[in-house]
Amino acid sequence: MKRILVTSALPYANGPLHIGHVAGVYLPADIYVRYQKLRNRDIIHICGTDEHGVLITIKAKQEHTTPQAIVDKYHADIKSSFDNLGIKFDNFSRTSKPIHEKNAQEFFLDLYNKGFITPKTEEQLYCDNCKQFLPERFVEGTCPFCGNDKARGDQCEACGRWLEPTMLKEPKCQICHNTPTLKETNHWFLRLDLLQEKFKTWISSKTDWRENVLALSNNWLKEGLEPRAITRDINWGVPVPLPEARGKVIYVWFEALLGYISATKEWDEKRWADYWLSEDTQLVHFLAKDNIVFHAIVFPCMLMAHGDFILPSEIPANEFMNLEGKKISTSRNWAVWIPEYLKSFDPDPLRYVLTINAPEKGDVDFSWDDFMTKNNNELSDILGNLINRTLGFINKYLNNKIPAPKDYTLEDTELLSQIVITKENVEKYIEGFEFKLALKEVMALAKEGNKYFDYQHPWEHNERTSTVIYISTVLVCNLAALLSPFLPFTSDAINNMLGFKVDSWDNIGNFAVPSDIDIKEVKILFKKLDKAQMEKEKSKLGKALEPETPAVPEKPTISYDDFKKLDIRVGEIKEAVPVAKSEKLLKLKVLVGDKEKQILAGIAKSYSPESLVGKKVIILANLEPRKMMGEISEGMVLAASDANNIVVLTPEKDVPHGSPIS
Ligand code: B3M
Ligand code: ZN
Repeated sequence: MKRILVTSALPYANGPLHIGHVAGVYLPADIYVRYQKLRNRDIIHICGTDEHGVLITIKAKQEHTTPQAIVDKYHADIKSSFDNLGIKFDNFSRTSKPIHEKNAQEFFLDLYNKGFITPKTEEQLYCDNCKQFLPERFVEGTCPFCGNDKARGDQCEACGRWLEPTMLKEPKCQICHNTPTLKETNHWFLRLDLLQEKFKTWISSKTDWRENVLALSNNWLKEGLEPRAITRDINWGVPVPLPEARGKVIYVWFEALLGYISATKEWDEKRWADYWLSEDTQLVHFLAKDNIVFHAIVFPCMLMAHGDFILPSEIPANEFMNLEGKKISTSRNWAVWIPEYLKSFDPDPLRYVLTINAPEKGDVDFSWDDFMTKNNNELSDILGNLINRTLGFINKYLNNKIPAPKDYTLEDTELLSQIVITKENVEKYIEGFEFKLALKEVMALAKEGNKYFDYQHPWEHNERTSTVIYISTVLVCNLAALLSPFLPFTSDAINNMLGFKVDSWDNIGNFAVPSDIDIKEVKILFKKLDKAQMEKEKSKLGKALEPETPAVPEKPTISYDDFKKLDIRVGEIKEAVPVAKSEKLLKLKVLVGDKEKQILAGIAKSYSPESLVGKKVIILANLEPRKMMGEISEGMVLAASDANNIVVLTPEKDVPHGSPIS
């Protein structure tokens, strides 16, 4: 293969990064890319935030803001977490960018014109209360395959199947918990069925892929690939590029997968084609098991239907990381959030623990006690100790100068040859996506180094001392090179103390370490952690998240009689239009019993006029009329607001307009 194209599953921009994301997807990808770059291979790492889909709109509702504000906030938050963990990309883009909308629409039309996307009218779940269709995450219910009662409308996390909302048993609207009805609507379908044979031939050639990927893919094949709806009746997403589909968006998964291509085009508008359209590119998708179906079946089918693109060569899908014996849950705040972690701890201990305990072959568990044990007994007592005693010896007894060696003994040459063996094993494991075993090899070498140091006891300051310290320094600088894909911050710190580094991956074990040069003062690489710190971290788990909206100070107390003067009623918005020259105001025609009122409402930044028509709202009906921007306003629409958004109040169940509120 001439070049490697690595993608990491695009994190949803609806919340911070947590350790499950990092262990499952981004850390293994970063180790792999760092290693390949150290071997001077032509490789790029493409990722970005996944910014559409109902998850974002639900989060926006929860935080009383707009979807754009949500994705802006969490794109920046996630990107800074990656930077602070040393997880690097050649391009970290976002699917709300115009380049992605254009790319996704062009791809959609290409498949549509080739007959791989066709329209069909079908019944979809509709909430009469919320007056909207309920695509994927707007509905939850029982999975028809495995009985999981928290299955989402697009996927069951328990058994990994891609579901349709209408497949769920006892579905419930996730906004108002109403039981939805079925309502006809037009959608466009990706005709996976037309690709069944071609896909079957292709996937059957992937005999060396991980068991979890092949099992899910072959399961699906046995059930037969079905046409799947890839348009949605929501307004946050990439608009469907067909005039007859106005008001609909492309299903988030279909367009997010194309985000990999958009982000590569954005990276380099010419060279992108060398990676995506050329057979001598190895395409590697890093993801966790809940994304297997979309990367091992849907995306290859999309690419096959298009015809110009290469198909994935490797999908090293990881399993899940649990936390303190339970599944990580963002809604229950059962998670170790990366920004929170980085307030108290360094990045490399987390990179170490999430790799040495990676969910490569099965689900694993992260516990704070185990984190402390691995940090203290492995990182600090093995690796840190070897570096500290070797370089500290030079600081203390050799005037900071690396000593020149004398004749080597068998133990010396054995330890040096162990470096080359370790390098070869690390290469074999990384090329095989077995990062846990690769890192264990490096730690085993550090352990050998400590044994050698103990056995040779240089502190006796005899004729062996200079050779033992030189050999130990050779080991230290080669460990820095071997560690650099895994623990980049530690690797850099060791090289800074030495004042030099192994000049290339291929020279590990053969690099001539200069003697007689000054090294810097050795610094402690790994702070020891204690039980109290771990208890403090555990106490945060499951705690209700601090409300992000700043509290608004209460107004002075009023009498009940004061309150009785307010005539608050239900109103139904019949018409909504913008007010000329005003960014905020909408002019509403509101039905209130047998009356119709004109009300000006400052909600234009949070609501499109069309989204308000038919909506039942709460109004103050007896407010004195007043003139604004040349228009009369005969009342007030009641709404909740915070720093960035306004949410109109609506009755929890349907009641006639004009109904009084007391
Ligand atoms: N945004 C990640 C998830 O399901 C999803 C990946 C898209 S990769 C194209 O959490
Ligand atoms: Zn509802």
